[in-house]
Amino acid sequence: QAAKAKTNFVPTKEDYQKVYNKIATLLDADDYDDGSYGPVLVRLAWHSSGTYDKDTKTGGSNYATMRFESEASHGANNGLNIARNLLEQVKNEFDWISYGDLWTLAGVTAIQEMAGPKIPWRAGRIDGQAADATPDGRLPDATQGSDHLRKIFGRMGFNDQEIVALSGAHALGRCHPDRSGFTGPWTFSPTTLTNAYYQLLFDETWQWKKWNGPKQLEDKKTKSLMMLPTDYVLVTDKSFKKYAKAYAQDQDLFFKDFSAAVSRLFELGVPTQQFVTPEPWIMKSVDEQEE
Ligand code: DDH
Repeated sequence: QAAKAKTNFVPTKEDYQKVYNKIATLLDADDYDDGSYGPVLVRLAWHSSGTYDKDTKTGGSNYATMRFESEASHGANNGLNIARNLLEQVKNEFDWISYGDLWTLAGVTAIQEMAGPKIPWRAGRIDGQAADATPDGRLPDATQGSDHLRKIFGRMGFNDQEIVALSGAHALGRCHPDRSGFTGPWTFSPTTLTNAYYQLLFDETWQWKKWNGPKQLEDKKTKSLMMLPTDYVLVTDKSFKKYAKAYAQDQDLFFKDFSAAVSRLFELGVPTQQFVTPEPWIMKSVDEQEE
C-alpha cells in the first residue's frame, strides 16, 4: 500500500501475486451457481481475448474493450457483467493494474485455483478507447459446425489441436438460459478443471434435448449434463476427434496443451514490446504460498 502512493510506481511480480491472491479470495460464493465465480471469470478472460483478428491485428486482450457498451452488449457477452463487476473490488484496491491485465490474470487465477495447470502469464496490457472495441460476431456461435470453428479460431491463429485443447475449458461452469439460452453444465464437477469433458463426450450417449430452447444435447443416462452442437463436433469431425480422444485418455497431455493454448490466447493482440518481461511468470497458487 505504501508503494501505491508513489507516483512512479512500477509493479513487480510480487505486486501481481498480491492481485492474484486477492482474486482468489473472491472465487468461493455459496450463493452463486455451483459455488464459485471461477468459471465466469475464465469466460471473461476468454471473451476479452478471443476477439483477436490476426490479419488486421485488432481485438484481443490488450485494450479491455468489453468495458465499452458497444462490445459489452454483444450477445456472446451476456452475463459477463457479473465477472467485470466482481473484479471492480480488485481494481479499487490495486488501481495501478490495467483492465486487460486484471481480466486475464483473473482467468489465470481461476484456472489454477480450480485445480488446473499453471498458466504462464505476462503483464503489460494497456486500457484502450471505445474506438478500439471490436465488431459483433468474432466469438464462436454454439449452433454451428466444424467449418465455423476453424474459421473463428483460425482467425485468432489457432489450429485444430489448439481448438480441441481450448474447448476443454467447458469442464468448467454451465450454460444459463438467461445468458445464452442454453442450459446446464458439461460435467459433474463444474468447479474443478479435469479432462472429464472429453471423457464424457466419448463415454456417454448423447441425444438431442427435447425442449423449447436452442438445439443442445443431453446425456441419455442422467439427462443432467449438456453438450453444445459445437462441443459435439469434437467427436464427429475426424481431425478434432483424434485430439479429443488423446485428451480423454491423458489428463497430463490435456493440461500441457491447454496451458500453452490458454497462455497464448490471453496474450492475443498485445504487442510483444508492451510486456514488462520477456519471460512469462508462473503465479503461485494459494496452496503453494501456505506451504
Ligand atoms: Fe465457452 N460457452 N464456448 N469456452 N465457456 C459457455 C460457457 C463457458 C462456446 C459457447 C459457450 C470456449 C469455447 C466455446 C467457457 C470457456 C470457454 C456458454 C454458456 C456458451 C454458449 C454461457 C452462459 O449461458 O452462461 C462455444 C460455442 C465455444 C467454441 O466454439 C469452441 C473456450 C475456448 C473457453 C475458454 O475458456 C478457453 C466457460 C468457463 C464457460 C462457463 C461460464 C459460466 O458462467 O459458468
